[in-house]
Amino acid sequence: MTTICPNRNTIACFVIGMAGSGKTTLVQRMASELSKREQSTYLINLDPAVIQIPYEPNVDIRDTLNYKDVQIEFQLGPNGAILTALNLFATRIDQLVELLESREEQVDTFVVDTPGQVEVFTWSSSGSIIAESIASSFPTVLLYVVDSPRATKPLTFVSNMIYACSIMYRMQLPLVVVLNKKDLVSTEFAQQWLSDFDTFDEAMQQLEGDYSSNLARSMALAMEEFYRVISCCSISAATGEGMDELLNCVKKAANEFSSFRGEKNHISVNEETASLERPSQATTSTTTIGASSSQETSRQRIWKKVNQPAGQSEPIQDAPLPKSLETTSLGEEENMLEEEEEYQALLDQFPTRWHSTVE
Ligand SMILES: Nc1nc2c(ncn2[C@@H]2O[C@H](COP(=O)(O)OP(=O)(O)O)[C@@H](O)[C@H]2O)c(=O)[nH]1
Ligand SMILES: [Mg+2]
Repeated sequence: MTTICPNRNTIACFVIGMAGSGKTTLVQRMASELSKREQSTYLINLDPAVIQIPYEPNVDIRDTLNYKDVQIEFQLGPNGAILTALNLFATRIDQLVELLESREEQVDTFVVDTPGQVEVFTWSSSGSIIAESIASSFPTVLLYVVDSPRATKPLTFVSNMIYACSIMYRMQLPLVVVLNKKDLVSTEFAQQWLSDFDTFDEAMQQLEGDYSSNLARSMALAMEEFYRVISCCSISAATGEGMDELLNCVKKAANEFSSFRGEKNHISVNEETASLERPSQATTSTTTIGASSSQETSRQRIWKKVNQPAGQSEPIQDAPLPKSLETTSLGEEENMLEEEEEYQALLDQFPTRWHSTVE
């Protein structure tokens, strides 16, 4: 899906994260903090199952779709009904985009609240369609909210980051990791884990159970590239602490939006092509952790680190590269075609049955 975003000043923020991480509280906090700075917000609630929200949404999916009706009509469980409601809403996304465009002059930031079912953004089409449509008109940023008190264990933390990573690459939008609930727990541990693999490794070594710690270690290493392109900030949505930093991160990410999108394909193709060239034995046999050879690709470096025994910080021998890292996957265009077909299939499935009453 090719997108050209005109140079618009209004930013769109998608607030995404696990249930209970504080997304809704953050949407409310952003509205009040931006209002203090004399900036106007336009709030969109995309959670069809929420009962009460502490802010007045300008657009509410619940006005368009009754989640209970969807559940009964399609004989679904609660999660299935939420996903289906979002799919149905996505078929009317053009109306929402038109509406947002008509509000552009009066609004500084569109803030989108989403359900805790992150699969809406990880594999279901609706998240992509909604975010992609809005991003085709406005610079768009993803705020991935982390429930910090629940992410203090390395395994929980890294699985949260895997979700964030897969959302960012699927949406191809800049992402800010928001470590929330700073008032309940110090978020220093997460800041350190994100910036320095060794501190994460130390935490992993304290864990019992070889399989899970090795798995988390491998995953954290594979995530290093992701950590480099995201920004991160610690806040308390409840008290408002850290909001200055968050708003700065959002502004910066929105400025990076065009280059992030434009260069994304270019970078991934180059990286994949480079990974075909295996480093020579002479170079790799003296490679030190943390001081990588310029001939190595990041993926090869990570693979070697994963193969290194825990705690080792000396030079290591070249580890054999698995086949999967030796082959390229230049299937971007195919994926785009598939996405368009998926979108069309979705539209065909629900032709005119649901009439949006957006606004
Ligand atoms: N102490 C504290 N509680 C918070 C914070 N942010 C959210 N909460 C609480 O966490 C719970 C879930 O928040 P909510 O915004 O509904 O999460 P959502 O499911 O991600 O939308 C609520 O009880 C909030 O009051 C925070 O920064 N600090
Ligand atoms: Mg919520």
